[in-house]
Amino acid sequence: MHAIGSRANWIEAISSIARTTNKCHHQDHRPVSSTTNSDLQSIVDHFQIYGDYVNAEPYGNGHINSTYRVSMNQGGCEVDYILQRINHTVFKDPPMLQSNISRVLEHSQNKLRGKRHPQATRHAMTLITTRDDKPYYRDTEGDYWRCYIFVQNATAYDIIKNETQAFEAASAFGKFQSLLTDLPGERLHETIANFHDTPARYQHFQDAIVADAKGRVAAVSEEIDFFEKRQGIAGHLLKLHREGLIPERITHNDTKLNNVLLDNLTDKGICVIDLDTCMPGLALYDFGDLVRSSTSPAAEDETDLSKVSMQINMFEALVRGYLSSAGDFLNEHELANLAFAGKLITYEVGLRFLTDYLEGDPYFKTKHPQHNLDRCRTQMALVKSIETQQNEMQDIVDRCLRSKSQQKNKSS
Ligand code: ADP
Ligand code: GN1
Ligand code: MG
Repeated sequence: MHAIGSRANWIEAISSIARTTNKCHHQDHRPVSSTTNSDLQSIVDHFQIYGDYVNAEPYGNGHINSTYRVSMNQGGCEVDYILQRINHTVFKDPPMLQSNISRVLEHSQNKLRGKRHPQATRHAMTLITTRDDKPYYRDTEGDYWRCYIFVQNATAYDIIKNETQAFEAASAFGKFQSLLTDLPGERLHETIANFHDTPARYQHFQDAIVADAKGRVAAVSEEIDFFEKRQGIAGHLLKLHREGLIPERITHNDTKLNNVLLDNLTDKGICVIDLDTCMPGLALYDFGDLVRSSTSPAAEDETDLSKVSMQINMFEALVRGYLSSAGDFLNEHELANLAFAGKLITYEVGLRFLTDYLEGDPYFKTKHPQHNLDRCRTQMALVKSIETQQNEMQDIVDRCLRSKSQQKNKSS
């Protein structure tokens, strides 16, 4: 956000990620399988985890960190943990990042415990500290590790299955924002400066075109045109923020569907995860990323673009879910831009995938050379699908807001 760091700082931060990742062997694109079980066992020994080490396996589909599920035998019972190597080419200051996460989780768990929630450790993650009581461990290679209790019987879905999941995911992220409205203490650190500054992302994209580091520009002129034609939308939310119409809040900033765990039996929203970018931001980018990641029946890297679409029933479920938990604190300008936010962040993430492709994939983990381009194309298809349904989406928001205010009037 503009209030936070200058555009120049942000561009320098992002360019430096690209520089380090292009040159340096220490970039975090090592396959998760390259870390052996005995390496992992010795990392685990540094955390306050007790019992006998059973095994560790790569886990989940995140694009950034290296995640493992670790099993320990504790008195005859197997207990699991999540162990993560923090990608420190993306997150430059892991101790600062971990200090944010510790504060956010302590606050969330205190609130749950205050209400005597019977499963506080299933509804907010629990960070396991090291034997010397730090929220991370730094190994001899300079890598940073963290460990959480594994939340059982819940799933991080890559593709939305039904409207209940959409409602629950949106409601869980709204509740997460709501829990943090009274986080005590100083402002959270910005773990990646100006993360959702879409105009700065656009500038970075233009720089990547000029540099054409991998000679990929010529073959993607259609994709480049797509983003250039729509440049006008990039600054809309930041402009409203600069004008004082939409406020800075503590937001998650990476609210894609697979960053919330839903209960395996009921699909209830259980636990918001992936807190690396939890920092000051705009609530609308969080809602927007739900639209981006939870309305299409296709995977983010689907190559059959005819499968990509913004399903309006899923959008309605997201609006209802989000309003059920965040509706009371959002202001009129935020509410008025719910329908727009999905288009903006889908544009932004598509732009980021294309930029990464042009630069030779230094940022997102990829499985093959076209991967970022495939991902970019699904985002383009989704933006187009949203564009054809913008009026319907706005009608749904208006209808949901009317019914919420009628309910409020009835109960008062
Ligand atoms: P990344 O930043 O790389 O996206 P995440 O923090 O999202 O990493 O973790 C990757 C995946 O690991 C998640 O999508 C989820 O499947 C799983 N995961 C993360 N934390 C937990 C947890 N505490 N309990 C169970 N599964 C988890
Ligand atoms: C990354 O970490 P993960 O996989 O949950 C990225 C998001 C993108 C998303 C696209 C820190 O999320 O910003 O929207 O990929 N996270 C970071 O799938 O850059
Ligand atoms: Mg994730």
